[in-house]
Amino acid sequence: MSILIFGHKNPDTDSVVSAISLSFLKNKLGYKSTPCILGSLSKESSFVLDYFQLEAPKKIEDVKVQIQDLDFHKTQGISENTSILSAYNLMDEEGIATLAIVDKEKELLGIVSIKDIAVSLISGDFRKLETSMENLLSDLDATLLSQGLQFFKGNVSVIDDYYKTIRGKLSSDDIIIVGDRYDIIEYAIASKVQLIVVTGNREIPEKFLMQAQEQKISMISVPYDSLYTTRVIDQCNYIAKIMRSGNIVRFSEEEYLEEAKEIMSQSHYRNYPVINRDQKFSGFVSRKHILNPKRKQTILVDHNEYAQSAQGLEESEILEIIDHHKLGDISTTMPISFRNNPVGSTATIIYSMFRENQIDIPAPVAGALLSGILSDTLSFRSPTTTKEDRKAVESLNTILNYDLEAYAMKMFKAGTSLEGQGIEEIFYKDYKEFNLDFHKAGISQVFTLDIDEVFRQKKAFLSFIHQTHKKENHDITLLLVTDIIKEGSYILYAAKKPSLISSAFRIPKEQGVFIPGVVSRKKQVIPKLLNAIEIMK
Ligand SMILES: [Mn+2]
Repeated sequence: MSILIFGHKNPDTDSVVSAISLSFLKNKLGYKSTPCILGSLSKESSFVLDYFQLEAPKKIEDVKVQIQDLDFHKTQGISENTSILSAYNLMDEEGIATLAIVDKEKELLGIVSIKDIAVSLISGDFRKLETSMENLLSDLDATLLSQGLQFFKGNVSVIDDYYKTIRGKLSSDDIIIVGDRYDIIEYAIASKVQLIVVTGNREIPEKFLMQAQEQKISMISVPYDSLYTTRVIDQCNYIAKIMRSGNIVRFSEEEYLEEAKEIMSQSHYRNYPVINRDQKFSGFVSRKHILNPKRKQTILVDHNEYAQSAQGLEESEILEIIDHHKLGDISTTMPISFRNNPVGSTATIIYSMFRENQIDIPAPVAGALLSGILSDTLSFRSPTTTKEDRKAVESLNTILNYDLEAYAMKMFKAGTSLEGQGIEEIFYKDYKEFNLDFHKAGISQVFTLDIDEVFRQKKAFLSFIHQTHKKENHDITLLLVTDIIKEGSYILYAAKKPSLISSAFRIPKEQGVFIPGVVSRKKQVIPKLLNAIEIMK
């Protein structure tokens, strides 16, 4: 089973590239791992993966134990035309008590257990036979004497009467078992029975064989006497005749163990068929398989808290955690490798792991790691930036030789692009209403580096803001366009008293002015507005 490596929910670039590059490293070190993602790729992460032509991590919802994680009995089904006897022999050889009957597409038609076979042989209708020539030849060790029908469905009888007694009693519904009684054989041929089974490997005169062939009547010779033949011929019936096909309790491979256990506890079967993703039969699961379930193996990167992690994490076997956040609440029953360094990004730690293990970093992985570091440290602007982050980027860039600032800007721009979004959509992305000392205010904040895109539509934005302002009867309606790299916001607004805005932020009474240092609506914009309102009273 492959180890699942993933970052936190609402994945950011550091989470994504850490999962990808750590998986690469682990696989180089001889493990089998798969990079995963909880949720969707952000615009920024998509940009990075496209840029370095890296495959997106596998999307997973949870890491709960599923039927597919269990060591259940993988087996193929048998065709519905298999005989009961060969089904039984197969069970005997494989030491199993249940078989699945499948169609040509391997879809489940029914199941049959040893018990079903026993019941059918004791209380089934042994006078009826439905089977193929192929089954009869193999199950009765028979020799073909005359070829007529290939498939039979009729009434079986052993003819031990005087020939005159059966006059008028044989028809094309009949399958007869008979010894070397030529008068009966001749009469059976004339009556166009479906099949004549000659017991004891008796020699049949050429004349009757010719007659049978002419009339296209099937005739076989078996080495057994009538008693044995009669017993075995019942077991030549198609297995489909006795299989159970309705109300079969079955599990899909994706089914959670927890739910399967519940269902098993409410039913009494020994074996439950398992169906794969393509609706094909894949094997049987029984109670013994769920006693010691194989758990999914996981490695967490860029987080160490249950709330940020995959659902069912406690059902998985956590092998390792690599993170740069404060300690969270995850606990394990076994000692694990836990690496938590106070650096700017998880990618920085993973870079060190490549070095420690002396594994070469190919250019796309170097690009991914570098992007993770630049993203988490806002290209070294964040106060969380450390010397290690800078050193890692410097070293990674010897592989890539990029203009780092230009690349970071491209990445941030792609990540905060507003392309394809309408004015209303952008305005209401992160919009909140406030009551500021009896002043009704609506404040929208959008983070982007695509300032040009906003300013190209400045008129349209302003007219939307004015409309909203009027419609909602606001005192103040603001749109803050925040540039995290320049660390400030551009402001577009409508206000009953425009001087309130210019005095609050100490800016000229124009639209689209940049206010340096103002990035937080809660901690900066609201207090400044309140302050101005107070002064202007
Ligand atoms: Mn991070």
